[in-house]
Amino acid sequence: MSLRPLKMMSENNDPDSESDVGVKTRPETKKPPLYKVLLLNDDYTPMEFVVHVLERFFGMTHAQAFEIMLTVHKKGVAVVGVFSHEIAETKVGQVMDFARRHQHPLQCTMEKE
Ligand code: TYC
Repeated sequence: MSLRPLKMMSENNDPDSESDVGVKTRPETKKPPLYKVLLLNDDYTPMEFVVHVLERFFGMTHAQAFEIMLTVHKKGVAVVGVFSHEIAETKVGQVMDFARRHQHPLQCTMEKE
């Protein structure tokens, strides 16, 4: 991953410098991996229930939620959000739990972006 060798501290000839201690010559660019949360279509979960799920767990307005619900209904699947691994896992768990408690077969999954 290293693009060029890092300068050795012994190569620093500036007497006033602090020998590079704590001095970053390159910005760190470690981005955490992101995960798409997907909602899947089925033939039984009521449309209003899906709209409610999207409002409740994904902070969508009613209009946004209705639009995404229709996309899933027509296309079979849609990305409903992109999150860190921990947040994505929590969202999937919340949706699956809520659907099960209401005895709907709604499926929600996550995949690495
Ligand atoms: N296809 C369902 C119906 O006709 C509605 C639905 C939409 C179900 C989106 C799941 O993720 C879903 N009642």
